[in-house]
Amino acid sequence: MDFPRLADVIFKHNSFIVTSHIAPDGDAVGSVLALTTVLEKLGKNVVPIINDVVPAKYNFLPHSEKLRPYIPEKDRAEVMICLDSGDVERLDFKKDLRSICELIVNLDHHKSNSLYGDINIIDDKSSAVGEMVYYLVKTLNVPIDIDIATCIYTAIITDTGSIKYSNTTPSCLKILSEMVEIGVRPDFISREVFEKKSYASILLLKEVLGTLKLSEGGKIAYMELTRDMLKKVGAKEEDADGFINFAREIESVEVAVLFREQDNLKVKVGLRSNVWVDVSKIAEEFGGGGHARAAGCTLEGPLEKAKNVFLSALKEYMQTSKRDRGERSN
Ligand SMILES: [Mn+2]
Repeated sequence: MDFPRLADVIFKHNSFIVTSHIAPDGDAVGSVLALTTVLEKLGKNVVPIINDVVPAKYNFLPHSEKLRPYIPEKDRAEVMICLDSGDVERLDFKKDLRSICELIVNLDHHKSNSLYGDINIIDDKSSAVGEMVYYLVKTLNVPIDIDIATCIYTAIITDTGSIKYSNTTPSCLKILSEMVEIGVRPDFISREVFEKKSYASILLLKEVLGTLKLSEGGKIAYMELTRDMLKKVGAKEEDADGFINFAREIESVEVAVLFREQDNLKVKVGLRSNVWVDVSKIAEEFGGGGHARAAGCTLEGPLEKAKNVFLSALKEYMQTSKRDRGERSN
């Protein structure tokens, strides 16, 4: 990875926007805050921007109060560093990034990345962008303090599902270990990121689990989240984070799907797989993307139509990839 070149860019410039994708997760927020703190330590002007609501559970991250959406009349920088975002749309600046900055750096681990930067550093072997930020910080030779360590640790445990997913590697375990040596408390972060839930979130879980269905002999499990459910229990969409895993955990299941009805008659589709289905491929068929085991896309509503369209495409895709897999192993 070309971190020496990126380090040169960082040393040579003074003003930066550090940003990440909408519907931000722990990797997005943690990576943005870690890199922001590092750049500030180097004496740079840095504005950390996320163009969406940041879930309150990330408020414990050091300097999270600095995060804000883009302000058109105010924000300009020499360099914009985009983290964990496979395409420009997911950054949601609603204008050409060129009118905001001179140089775009695209640092990401999604293999579906559209290479929208002037400098593109993409590594789909990295567990999280937080891991890439770690190696960048090492290249920059900035000492990692507890604030930076907390952010990097959170980024990695989020994207590895608390070191449970197949993207867990010796490299990310070494980094986590170093962060714990610096003073990060795994129990504290685990409670903040994975456990603490609002009461409304648990009520919402009841509603969503009530829609659980199996298909294809139990290989597919799918559920839905409607606007009415959110209203009924007074929950926010972010309260459904992680629900899809209940479907994925069923023993027979290979692919779990969560259909989330949006305000604008669109339907977001979250996807997880366990062993052999590359869900990023099926997400790409619908203009989305992601990773082999976790991906997503958006379909036109209404919900019933989106479900039918998507599930029949998924079934067909699974039959085809099963054939391919059989051919490869023969
Ligand atoms: Mn990520």
